[in-house]
This record gives sequence, C-alpha cells and structure tokens, in this order.
Amino acid sequence: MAEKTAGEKIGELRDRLAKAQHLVVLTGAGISAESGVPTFRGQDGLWRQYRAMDLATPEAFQEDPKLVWEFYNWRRELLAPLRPNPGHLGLVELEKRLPKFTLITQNIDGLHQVAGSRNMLELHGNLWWVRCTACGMKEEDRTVPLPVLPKCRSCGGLLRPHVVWFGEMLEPPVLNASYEAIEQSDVMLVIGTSGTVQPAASMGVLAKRTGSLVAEINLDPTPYTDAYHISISGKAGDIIPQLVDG
Ligand code: BJW
Ligand code: ZN
Repeated sequence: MAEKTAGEKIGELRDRLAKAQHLVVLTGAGISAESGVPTFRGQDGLWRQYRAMDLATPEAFQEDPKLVWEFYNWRRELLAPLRPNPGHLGLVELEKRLPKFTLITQNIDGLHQVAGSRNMLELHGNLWWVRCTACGMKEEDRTVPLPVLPKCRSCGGLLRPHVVWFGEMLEPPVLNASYEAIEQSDVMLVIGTSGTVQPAASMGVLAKRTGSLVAEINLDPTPYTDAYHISISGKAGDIIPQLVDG
C-alpha cells in the first residue's frame, strides 16, 4: 500500500484529536526553532567552540562555573526577545478544546508559558530560574545578563541555572506527574525532539504501550519514527495549526 500523504496523516490525526479525552504533548527544541532558539543537535547548537552538551553538565560547572555562567548569560540574551510561534500557539488552542490536556516539555526557554499554555510540566527546568547550590533557594530572575558569578540573596552561596544537566535526576514530582498523565492519555503527540535524551526519549513508547495513539511531528526522522502510529514530516509551526484549523 502506498505511503499516506502528509495531508492524509494530518486529517487522520485531526479526527482522532476531535474524539480525544486526554491529550499529552511532549515537546523538544524543534518547536522553538521557528522562534529562533537554536536546537541542541543542529548546526546552530555551538557557543564559542563549545557544544551545548559539553557545558550542560555538573562536571563543567564544578570545573569552571564562570565559563558555564557566561554560556547561560549568552543564551538568556539570545532568548529574551524571542516570541512564541504558531506551533506554541496551536498547542494553547488544543488545550482549550480538549477535556484534558498535559504539556510535557523538555525546553527550558519558557516560550510555552508565554504563549499561554497552562497545564505544563517542565522536565528539564527553566532558564529564567536560578537555584542556590548551598541552601537550595529557587527563584525566577529575568535579569540579563546576570553578574558572573551570581550569588544567593539569602545565604551568599553560588547560584546555578535551575535546569537539569546530563547525569542529574529530573525532579521526581515532575517526572511522576508526567508518567501519570501518559498512562491516562488516549492520544500523545511527540513534537520536535530528536529522541536521544532519556528519560523523555522513551515517553512516546510508554504511551503506546499503555494504549495511546502516538503521533510524531518532526522535520527529520528520529529513532522512533517507524515505531509510532503516525509520523508527520514537517515544521511544527506549519503542522500544528493545521491540526487545529482544518
Ligand atoms: C523540528 C524543527 C521544526 C528542528 N519543527 N521539528 C539510559 C540509557 C543511557 C543513558 C541514560 C539513560 N538514562 C539516563 C541517561 C543519561 C542521560 C542520557 O539520556 N544520555 C543520552 C545521551 C543517552 N540522561 C540524563 O542524564 C538525564 N538524567 C537522568 O536520567 O537521571 C538519572 C540517570 C542518570 C545517569 C544515568 C542513568 C540515569 C538528564 C537529562 C537532562 C538533559 N538536559 C538537557 C540540557 C538542559 C539545560 C540546557 O539547555 O542548558 O536538555 S540536554 C538537551 O537535550 C536539553 C534538551 O531538553 C534535551 C533534548 O533535546 P531535544 O529537545 O530533543 O533537541 P535536539 O536538538 O536533540 O532535537 C531537535 C529536534 O527537532 C530534531 O529531531 C529536529 O529534526 C527537530 N526539528 N526544527 C519540527 N521547525
Ligand atoms: Zn542560598
């Protein structure tokens, strides 16, 4: 049988969404790419000569906190003026229409929140929050740039970005709430993620195993493209609005 066209797949998914009771959406860097946020594994994921992956680790911060803070200040400067795109906005519309909706994002850029998404779980933290390495105090701080090195207001300890680095645990309440939503979902969309970073990478397969229809939207194939029920090749900012409007 001939491969379905993107239009046919979008139509099928739209019909399924019209009947969905609990939609879970997992997003990655790809949904913010059209807003101007560099992806991690794309050509634009470099700062100076460093790959983001080499600086987003507890080891890098321990060795050279100044370098790591300069990297995060650069990203804060880059992201501060950026706005949500039609992909983020389409998800806000889906949240309004569906009986139950949970957005699980790996992104730390905060653009889903700016767009107006409400029931949201930030798996990898948020770039606009800082956390004290000494007393654990957490707060939102949108200052750009932050002083290098930034210090805690209550104890003077060194602050770090409130994000999850490689080798660190995700916050258990956030992870547990994600698994609970996935188990209760009847449809899951996996959007703009390369499916290479655990535990997020396995969430679509878990949804499939627990009975959800799983659809992927991505510009390029991923390790899971053939495993999901529906895979739509294209830009999130083009495809998501078609799921809403059609
Ligand atoms: C478009 C598009 C458009 C472009 N439209 N699409 C099991 C096995 C082996 C290893 C592990 C394991 N479990 C855990 C690990 C270790 C590790 C891991 O997964 N390693 C792998 C590399 C194998 N995981 C962890 O350490 C996690 N912690 C953990 O599990 O703790 C317990 C534990 C620890 C150690 C061992 C075992 C257990 C923590 C992971 C934290 C990830 N943190 C980062 C940085 C956040 C802070 C920061 O940004 O500074 O999170 S890494 C980075 O990758 C970031 C992202 O959220 C994450 C995922 O990236 P994403 O979103 O998929 O982006 P890209 O760039 O990869 O892909 C973009 C996609 O978009 C592409 O597919 C494009 O095609 C597409 N695209 N434009 C649609 N317009
Ligand atoms: Zn402190």
